[in-house]
Amino acid sequence: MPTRNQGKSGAVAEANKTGKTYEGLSRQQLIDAYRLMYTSRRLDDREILLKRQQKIFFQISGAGHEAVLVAAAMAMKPGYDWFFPYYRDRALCLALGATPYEMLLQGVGAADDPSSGGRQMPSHWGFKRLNVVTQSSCTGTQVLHAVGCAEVSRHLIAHPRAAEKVAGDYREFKDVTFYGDEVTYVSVGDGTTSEGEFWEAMNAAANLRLPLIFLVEDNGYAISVPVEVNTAGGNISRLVSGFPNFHFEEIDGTDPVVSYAAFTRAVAHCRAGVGTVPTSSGRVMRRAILFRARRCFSSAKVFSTRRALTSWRRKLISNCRRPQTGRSRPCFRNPRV
Ligand SMILES: Cc1ncc(C[n+]2csc(CCOP(=O)(O)OP(=O)(O)O)c2C)c(N)n1
Ligand SMILES: [Mg+2]
Repeated sequence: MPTRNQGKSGAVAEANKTGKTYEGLSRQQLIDAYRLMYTSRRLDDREILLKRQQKIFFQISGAGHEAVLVAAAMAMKPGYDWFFPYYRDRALCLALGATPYEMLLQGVGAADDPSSGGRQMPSHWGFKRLNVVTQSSCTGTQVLHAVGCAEVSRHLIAHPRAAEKVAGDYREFKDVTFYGDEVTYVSVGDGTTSEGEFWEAMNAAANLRLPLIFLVEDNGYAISVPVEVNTAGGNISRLVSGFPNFHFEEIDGTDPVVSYAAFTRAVAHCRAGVGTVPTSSGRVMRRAILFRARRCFSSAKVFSTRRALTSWRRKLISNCRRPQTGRSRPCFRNPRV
């Protein structure tokens, strides 16, 4: 499996040798990106199988989200930049350098799981060496943590004495180094943008002009609630576009090359210095793939009896009726759970 990509400068150097590039990515890097996406999908498939065998008890699939996440990782630096992912970001973590073995350790809740020693639920990513910060199961909490990280990274560089520890100081800085031009990444789903934390974070990031990239992975649903029902106007990009000091892009997150180009611009914009706040928002999944993901975002308990399973299926179908036609959305018409 390819581990860490070469970043943009590596891509440019390699492209100079081979000629053709794809938004700065060489042919080899495209193959590496595909392999990472494929590895992510295969891990999801394998975990789904393990869940059916009752060897793991929860599975959250990142199917359909892989392209934009691999691209994001390729444009950023693990162990230097900071990452506040959410549960669908398996491909991001793989592309940053997490291994399938580490992910499976978390899947089974092993004591050797590097994310939390088996204390967190699966897909709650945390890798200290990569600066991937573990997150709460409450959706959206990570955005304010990311704001704090982006703020402190610049603050401590500007005010080095603030980081000094004096006797009685309760703070613990555990081997954390800031360099002054690091970028913070945070991701959320479309449904999570309806939460207060998201808007607090947007406001703070705009006000403070923080070097923070928001990625909204819009897969069209928050569990069974369609984005048109959850988000006013059905498109978060339109709602956030009025915030000052932001660089916005709405991209097709299933296209790794387009996603890489957008992330490269966003990262460059951030690294250029304080006063830049890029935001990237992409619709990431196609309907066909969406269903696979949804089916797997559930605990083993839900699947443990046929009754629970069928009632859950009914709930999905009725929640997804279109108000005007009364028809279900195609991907939920006949869910095979
Ligand atoms: C604060 C909070 N409310 C509700 C939930 C239950 N919950 C888990 S995932 C989810 C849907 C999130 O949808 P979205 O943000 O679109 O992300 P997706 O799963 O579609 O990628 C909900 C409501 C939760 N974990 N935390
Ligand atoms: Mg969603």
